[in-house]
Amino acid sequence: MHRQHLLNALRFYFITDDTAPGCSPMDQARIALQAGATMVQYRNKSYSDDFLAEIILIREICGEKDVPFIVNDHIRLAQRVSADGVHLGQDDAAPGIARRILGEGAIVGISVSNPLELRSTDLSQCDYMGTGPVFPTGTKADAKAVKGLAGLKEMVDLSPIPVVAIGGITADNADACFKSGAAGVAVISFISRADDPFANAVRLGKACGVPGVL
Ligand code: 3NM
Repeated sequence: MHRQHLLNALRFYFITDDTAPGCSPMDQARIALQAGATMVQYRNKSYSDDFLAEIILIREICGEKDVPFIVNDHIRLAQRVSADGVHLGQDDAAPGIARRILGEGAIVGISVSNPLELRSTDLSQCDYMGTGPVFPTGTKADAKAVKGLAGLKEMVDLSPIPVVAIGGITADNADACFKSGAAGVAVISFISRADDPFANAVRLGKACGVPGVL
């Protein structure tokens, strides 16, 4: 993917929440896209093929808006639903495997929490890294230590590829992440668990400086 195209896509990165009480992943994705989300990741830690219809529908609404659609963890699932790419954790298959399976044009992202992990990760096959948690989060049970804006900036300075800030991101702290050098912000609960998901998504879209509500 062309670098500027990728940087634009990383800016407002929404990740679906399979356990949000009031809003399904499909509705979350629809709302985020309406508010200008530039990338959508399907994340479901208890994925089974019962969710295949859901993932295909989300893939389709992203396609309609020309917004890249990424699958969390599962390279073969990403391939099966013709996703634009995959997001890998440190415990998933190596980025080179994803690249070989999904091809040169695919987006391969990886979670890298700290400088130690950064040194041991093959970034040559990755298009971006997600780093966090920048702020406290209740969404990821096994999140690492909160790194704050200084920790985010340290990762940006060390990273040869664009960095997306994740963990506790809101419309009020997104700008500080951009000022610390993040190419984008990745968000779950600020939208998925909001009293008014659309209102929060619009606020976040404004903080990300993406084109207005469609
Ligand atoms: N990864 P919320 S933090 C999925 O630190 C995820 O790598 C993290 O959810 C990391 O926007 C996180 O609700 C959860 O805080 C982000």
